Amino acid sequence: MNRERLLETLWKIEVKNKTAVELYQEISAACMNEILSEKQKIPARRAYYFSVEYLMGRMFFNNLLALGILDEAREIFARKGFDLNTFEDVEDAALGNGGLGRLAACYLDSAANEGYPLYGFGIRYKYGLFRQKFIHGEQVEEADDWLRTWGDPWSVRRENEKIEVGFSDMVVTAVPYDMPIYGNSVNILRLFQAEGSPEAEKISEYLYPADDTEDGKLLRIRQEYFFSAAAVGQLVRKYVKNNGKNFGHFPDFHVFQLNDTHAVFAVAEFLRLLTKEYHLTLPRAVEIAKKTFNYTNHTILPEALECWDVTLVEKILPEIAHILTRLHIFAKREWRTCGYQKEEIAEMSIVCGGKFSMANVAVYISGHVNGVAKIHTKILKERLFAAAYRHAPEKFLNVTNGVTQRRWLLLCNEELARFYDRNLGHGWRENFPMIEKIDCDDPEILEAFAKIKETKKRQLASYIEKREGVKLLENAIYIAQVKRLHEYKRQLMTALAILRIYFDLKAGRLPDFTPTVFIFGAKAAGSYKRAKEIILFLNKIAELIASDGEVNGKLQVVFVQNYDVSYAEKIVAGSDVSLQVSTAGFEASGTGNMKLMLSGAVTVGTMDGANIEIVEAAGRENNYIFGATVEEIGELCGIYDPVSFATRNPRIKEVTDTLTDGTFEDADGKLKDLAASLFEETYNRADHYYVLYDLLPLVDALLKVNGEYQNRVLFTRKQLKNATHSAFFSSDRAIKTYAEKIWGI
Ligand code: 26V
Repeated sequence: MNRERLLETLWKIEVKNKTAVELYQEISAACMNEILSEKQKIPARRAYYFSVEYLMGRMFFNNLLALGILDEAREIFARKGFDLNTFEDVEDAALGNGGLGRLAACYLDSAANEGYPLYGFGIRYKYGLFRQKFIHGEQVEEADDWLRTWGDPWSVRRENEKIEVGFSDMVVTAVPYDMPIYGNSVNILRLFQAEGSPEAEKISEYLYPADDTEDGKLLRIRQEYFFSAAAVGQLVRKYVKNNGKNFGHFPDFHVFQLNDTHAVFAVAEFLRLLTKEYHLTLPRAVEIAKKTFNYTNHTILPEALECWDVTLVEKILPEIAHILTRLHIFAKREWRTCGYQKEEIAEMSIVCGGKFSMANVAVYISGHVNGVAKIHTKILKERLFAAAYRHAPEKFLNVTNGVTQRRWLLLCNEELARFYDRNLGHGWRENFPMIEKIDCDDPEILEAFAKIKETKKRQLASYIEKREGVKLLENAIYIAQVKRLHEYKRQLMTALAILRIYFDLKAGRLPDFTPTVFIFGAKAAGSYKRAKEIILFLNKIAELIASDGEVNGKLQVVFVQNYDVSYAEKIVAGSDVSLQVSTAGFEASGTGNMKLMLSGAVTVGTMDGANIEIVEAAGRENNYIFGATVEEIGELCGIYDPVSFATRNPRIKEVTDTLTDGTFEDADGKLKDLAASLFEETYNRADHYYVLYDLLPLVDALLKVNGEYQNRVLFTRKQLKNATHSAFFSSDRAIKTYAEKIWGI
């Protein structure tokens, strides 16, 4: 990369009479020219990441930072009278839903930065994750036409690298769009767009189309096969062109990482190609596949573990159904020969109950299977994949997630980055664990850090005011719960805890209460009714409190609209406290917890996912752990009765009553349904996620924070301890582990 040349090109860009969009395109194009002109040695062996989600967020600032020209570019255009911050209006590339997709983006960033050849494959959705608005407190979804205004100057359409993907009823053209990922190596994220006919185009139209109907399921299967087959097809053909048909060396050049089960059709397509087109025997093809594929599990929720009806797959992909069925028989024979128990074979079976278990395919074929936090991996070994683990323990390993400090510190909290520069020199930018050297007991350092937090809070407040029209309380504690909306994440429990505090405040039981703002951000999947009801409930609580003169100077709730990567960048930097309150055993890892930690938020959380490792790193005494552990939850199973539990606890009952007693207007029974989720058996047992069980411990933890916050030195020290012990949660560390322990690149 020729930095001087690029800066010169930027200098020459004329600003006058151009729209922001034109300038955005022009500046981006100049950078892309430099990036694409990079000559590089591409190592023979590469890793390929298969994911249906990539939550890249805004690429502009990230790429300019990676190119090392962000500050100069700002300066150059400022002199020309144009503020680059205008591009904060550029839509996020939101081709993902949550942590899984953002993790993929962080890993691409870290791999490029660490110089590992990691290439991503995915789908170029026409519409990203929906845009969210609230109307009368209810979530309304709008299509996210992310390409409409600003276009996509960071990708290149590769017309001559198209590939056809066949279904029984149509042939679809997969057109690659390559997005270079710039760092110490220049890697590529290749997203396929489906073309050929209106029917074909539907395949890459929406992310996660609802799969509650047969058509919906078929579309999901098409999506998953579409990009997996396009990727595998290209790699296999290229291999044959360069190396001939001796597939014995294929794993020397390729290692595949399946990001959850969404790309498991890649396994089937690989076997199909090798057996049908290149005439290998199935055992030989399986042998090669076993050396090529690896699988990361990201959830243990049964409803999220994909199983596809054999008949549905047969309908549109008969050869794929056939090869998976053969694989099923083949694996069973192998297990029997090795003396596996009948029950074990049933548990590991590829076909079960007329469905293909995509996770079981992945576990069988993968050389390595990993979880994403210590406790999650333990659960995989002991519960979800116990039989497979017993017979092949060497296959299983943990790689705790990480997040890129370039986006989640350098970009979103420049002030903190400069604080590290001042105290450590610039070395920490290349050697992140150095931040641990900061002296958390030095009063001057503590004061400087506290000032930065104040600045970031003010910036957040003014951003929220601009976006939501809500003025946040000043001199208040900012507590954030930002993540997908899901029952297991227990935003409902936080809502009830807030009501508890509200009632206690009104009754004068909390005379020394420090003003507190709860900030929520979350999208609920379009078809997930209960998640939407929780949003509504929180918005009603926000309204109730805001309109109550007795408390609205002390307590505030704001649920921001359209929470996305760019919003997250503001919230993680400007929050004091990070709420991570999932039911123990349910959050595989969490990565928002890490992003908030990087900016020094303390965690109020359960012993779940990566929270455990976070408090191990930053000190339990510097965080606020509460609630039932995995073991306790296990013991409660079958005994816990939320109805009698609440009846025995008036402090619980008083708040749950608000769901049904008319405190809130509820003509259509949405809040009543939330009460039902707690007290009655619905699609889950009553209070399946132990919301009521952990409610009062959460209130206590929040009140403890509230009290301790008043000791500014003590609390700032806790925050700084968190910030400076966050280096382990860098995705640079995580990607190194993948590279060394799984990929061998
Ligand atoms: C996704 C969905 C989407 C539609 C509504 C229902 C539902 C339920 C579960 C899921 C989970 C999909 C997998 C996933 O995103 N897992 C997340 O992966 C992160 C990265 O490893 C991890 O930090 C989070 O704990 C985990 O939930």
